[in-house]
Amino acid sequence: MEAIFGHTKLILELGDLTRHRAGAIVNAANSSLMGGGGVDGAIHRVGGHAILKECKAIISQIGRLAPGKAVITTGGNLPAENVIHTVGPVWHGDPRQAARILASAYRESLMLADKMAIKTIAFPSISTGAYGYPVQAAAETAVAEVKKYLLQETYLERVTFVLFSREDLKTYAEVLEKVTETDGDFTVKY
Ligand code: AR6
Repeated sequence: MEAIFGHTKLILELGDLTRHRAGAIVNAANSSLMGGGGVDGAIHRVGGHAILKECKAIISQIGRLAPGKAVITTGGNLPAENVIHTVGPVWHGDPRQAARILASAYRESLMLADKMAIKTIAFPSISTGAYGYPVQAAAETAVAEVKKYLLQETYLERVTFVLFSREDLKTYAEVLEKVTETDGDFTVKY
């Protein structure tokens, strides 16, 4: 499924982010940036040691990456040119605080891409794996934040959510459909 916000395409697809070709893919990392499981583990495994080396250099400067912030490394052996590492919220306690951090993780990643003149970026469903954020709520925040960002001035030409299961894809598609229906944006389905 695909929609257009401003002049930027927003695409939802099923797939493996480590196989995605783009100016940057976004890693759902943790504050240590030392790798982990899920999409983070896959990115480091496929991308190779160059990414970890750059992450270590960043951490030696900043200490840790706070939730909602984003940094960039090269893509190593990945088809993507760069990796933007961000940290989503762990789902516990305060849902509004979690939503604020999740929105920030998307926004900071998009801002960093723009700053680096990157034109195409792809996200996983941040926080909805090990961090336990309910997919429906995460999709609502993710789509709303990306939409809000794309309706401002941006160099981005394509933003893709690469979802890892059909169920997640369906949830994101329903959320995107609702957003485009209510706003009358141009939507294509395939
Ligand atoms: N491509 C696309 N999506 C994927 C892939 C992939 N190759 N692999 C997993 N997903 P998670 P989080 C999906 O747990 O919840 C790590 O250990 C997955 O199905 O990767 O933000 C980090 O080091 C889910 O839908 O990230 C952190 O400690 C989504 O990616 C912690 O997990 C996010 O799941 C971050 O947890």
